[in-house]
Amino acid sequence: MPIHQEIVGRILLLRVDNPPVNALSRVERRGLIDGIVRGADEDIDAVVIIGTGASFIAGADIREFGQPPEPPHLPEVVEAIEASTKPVVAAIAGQALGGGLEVALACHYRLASADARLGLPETTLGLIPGAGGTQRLPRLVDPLVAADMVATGKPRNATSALQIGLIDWIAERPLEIEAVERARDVARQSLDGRRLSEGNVATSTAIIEALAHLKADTVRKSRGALAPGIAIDLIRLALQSPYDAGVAEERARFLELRSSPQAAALRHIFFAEREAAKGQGGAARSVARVGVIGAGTMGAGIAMSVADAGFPVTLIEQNEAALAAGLDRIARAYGDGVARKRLTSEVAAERRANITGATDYEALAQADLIIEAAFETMEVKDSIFRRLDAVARPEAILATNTSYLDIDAIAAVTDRPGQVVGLHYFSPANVMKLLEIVHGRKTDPAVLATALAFARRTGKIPVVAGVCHGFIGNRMLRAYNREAGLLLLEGATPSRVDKALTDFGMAMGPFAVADLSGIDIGHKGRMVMEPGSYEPAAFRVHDTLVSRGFHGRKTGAGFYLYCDGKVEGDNPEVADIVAAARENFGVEARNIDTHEIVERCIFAAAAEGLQIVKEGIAARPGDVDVVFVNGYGFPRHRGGPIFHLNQAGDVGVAALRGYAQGPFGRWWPAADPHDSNVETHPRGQSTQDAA
Ligand code: T1G
Repeated sequence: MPIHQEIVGRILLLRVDNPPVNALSRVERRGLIDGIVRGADEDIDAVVIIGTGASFIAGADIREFGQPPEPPHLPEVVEAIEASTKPVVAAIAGQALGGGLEVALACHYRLASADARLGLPETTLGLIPGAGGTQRLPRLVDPLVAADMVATGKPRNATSALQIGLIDWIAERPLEIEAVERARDVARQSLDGRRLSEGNVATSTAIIEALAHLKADTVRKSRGALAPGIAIDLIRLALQSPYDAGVAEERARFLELRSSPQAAALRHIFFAEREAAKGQGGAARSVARVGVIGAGTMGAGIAMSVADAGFPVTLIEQNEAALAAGLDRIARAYGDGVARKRLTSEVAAERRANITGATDYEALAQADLIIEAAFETMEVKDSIFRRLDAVARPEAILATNTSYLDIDAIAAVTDRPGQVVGLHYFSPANVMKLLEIVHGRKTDPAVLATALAFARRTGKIPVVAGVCHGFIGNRMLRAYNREAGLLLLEGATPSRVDKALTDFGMAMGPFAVADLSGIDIGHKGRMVMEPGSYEPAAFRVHDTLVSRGFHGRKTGAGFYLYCDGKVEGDNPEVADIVAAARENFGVEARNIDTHEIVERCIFAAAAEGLQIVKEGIAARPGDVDVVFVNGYGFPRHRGGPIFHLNQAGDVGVAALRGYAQGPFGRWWPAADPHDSNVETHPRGQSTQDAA
C-alpha cells in the first residue's frame, strides 16, 4: 500500500495508508523516501506526514521480522526526513509507536490530536528502537523520561507528550486542516535547531547516576528479558557520545536483538494473543448492563474490572452484611489505587459509582450478562443458576467464574444451556489480563462471540477453552506442580526448585505460589478429584503440611516460614515430611541439577498443553502459551511452555520423552511433542465434535 501524495496549495501531504494500524513495511518506507524527494521540488514549501484512519504509524511491520531485512531500511527513511530541506510536520492521530514515533522524531515539528498515544514499545517485542529513537528522544525530552519510555514501552497521551516537550502542539481543529496551516506557518522559518540529531543532550553526574539506578531496577524487574536494560544503555550513550556514534551502536544492538530467541518469543506471544482473541463465527450481542453474584475477593475484583471499563454493574450478595463487606473491599481497593497514583480520585469515584449493591436477585432482571463468582461447590452453583434462570431476561447470558467445576453440569440445571458460558478470571480479577472463556457442549456460538467481545471491551486477553478438569491453565499447572512435588522426593528442596524456576523467569516458584494462594486450597481441590486421577506422591508433602496446620502465608508457615508477610526461611518441618514421603513411596534421593528442575516442570506444562490441544480443549498451541504467560507468571520473553519446548528442538523432545519414561512417567500425556504445531481445531469443537 503506497504512500499517497497529495498537494494542498504548496503543502505536500504524505498519507500513510496500510490498514489497520499503518505499519511500515518495505513499500511504505520506499514511499516516504520518494515523498521527501518530491518535497524538495520548487513548488513545495513544506511537507506533512499523516496517517489514514485512526492511526499515525504503529511502527515497523512486525510480520517482516521473521524474514531477511529488505531496503530501504527505516534508518534511511528517518535520516531522509530529517535532512529534508523543507520543514516536515508530523500530524499524529491515534498511535505513533516504535518506528512511527521515530518517524515523528525525525520530523521538524509534531502536531498531535487529543487521542494520540506516543511511545517506543520495542522492548515489549524483545527489541530496542532501531531507527534513531534512543538517540533523538533524549535530545528532545528529559533523558530520564526518555529512559523510562524506552525501558517500559509505555506510551504517553497527548497531554503528557506536550508537558514533556515530545510534541509542539495539540490540535484544536481537525488535524489535517491544522497540520496544513502549521506547515504553512513554519515554511517561512529556519530549520536551525529543529533537527534533533544535531542537538546535544543535557547531562550531569546526577542524571548518569539516576540512569544507573533505573537500569539496575529495570533489569531486576525484567526477570531475564534483555532489551529493557540495553535500551537504557543506549540512552546513556546518547548523553556521552555524538549522534552518529550512538546511532551506529543502536543499529548494531537492534540487529542483534532482531534475530534473538527472546524477540522471536515475544513476537510469538504478540500474534498468539491476537489470534486467541478472534471470534469463531456467531454474531456478538450487545452487553450494556452486567450483574455479578458474590462480593468476595473474586466477585469484587470482577465487579471492578467491569466497572473500570465503564459498565454499570449490579453486585449481589446473600445479605446486607456480606454486601457491605464487599463494597468496602472495593472502596478500599480504589482508595489504594489513588494513593499509589495509579488513578485519580475523580476516575476512582466514577468507577466506584458504576457499582450498585443489592441482595435481591430481582435487581438482575434487566442485566444482559450475569457473572457468578460464589463459593466453589456444585451445590452453591446449582442453586444460584436455578434462581438466575428464573429471574434473568430470556436472552441474558449466564456466566460462571468456576475454576474447576463442570460447565455442562451447571448449564444443565437451567432451561437455557446455550446461554451458559464460563468466564474464568484470575486473581486479582481487576488486574490480571487473562480471561479463560469456557464453552460448554451447548454454548451458543453467539454467546461465545459475545463473551469474546466483552473480554476485549474490558481490556482482557481472552482464550477460549473447552470443558475439562481445570480447563487449560489449571490443568497445566497441576502437571507443573506434580513435577515440582516429585522433585522434592527425588532430592531437591522447595527453595532450590523455586530459585531454579524464578531464575528461569517465572514470576514466583511453585512452592512460594502454594504458600501465597494457600496449600489447603490445592488440598481441597484434590479431595474432590477422582481417586487415581493425580499422583499422590507429588502432593504428599503438601497434604501433610495441611494436616499439621501449615496452610502457607495465612498461617505464618507452609513450605517457608513468614514474619509480617516476609519469608523468614525454609520451614524446618518440611525436610522430615519429605524424608517420610520418600520412604513411603520408595523414592531414592539424588543430586538434581537446575537444568532438570526447570525442564521437568516446564516440559510437563508443555506436554499437558499439547494434550489439551490434541483433545480440542484449546484451539491451538499459541492459546496454551497465552494462558500460561498471562495467568501463571510464565516469562513472556520465553514465549510460553510450548514455544519454549519448540525452541529446545529435538534435544528438548528427547528430554521430554526421557522424563516420560521415568518412574512417574505414566502422568506424561502421549501427545507427540513434534506435534507442537498440531492441526488446530475449529474453535469450540473438540476432537469428538469435529468427527
Ligand atoms: N506490524 C504488523 N502488524 C501489526 C502491527 C505492527 N507493528 N501492529 C498491529 N498489527 C496488526 C495486529 O497483528 C492485528 O492484526 C491488527 O494489526 C490490529 O492490531 C525500527 C523495529 C497498535 C496499539 O510494538 O501495540 O517499530 O490480528 O488487534 O488492539 O524501532 O496493535 O487483525 O491480523 O493489536 O487496536 C513497534 C504493536 C514495532 C506496536 C493497536 N510497534 N501494535 O491495538 O489492534 S517495532 C509496536 C500494538 C518497531 C522500530 C521497531 C497494537 C496497537 P490481525 P490489534 P488494537
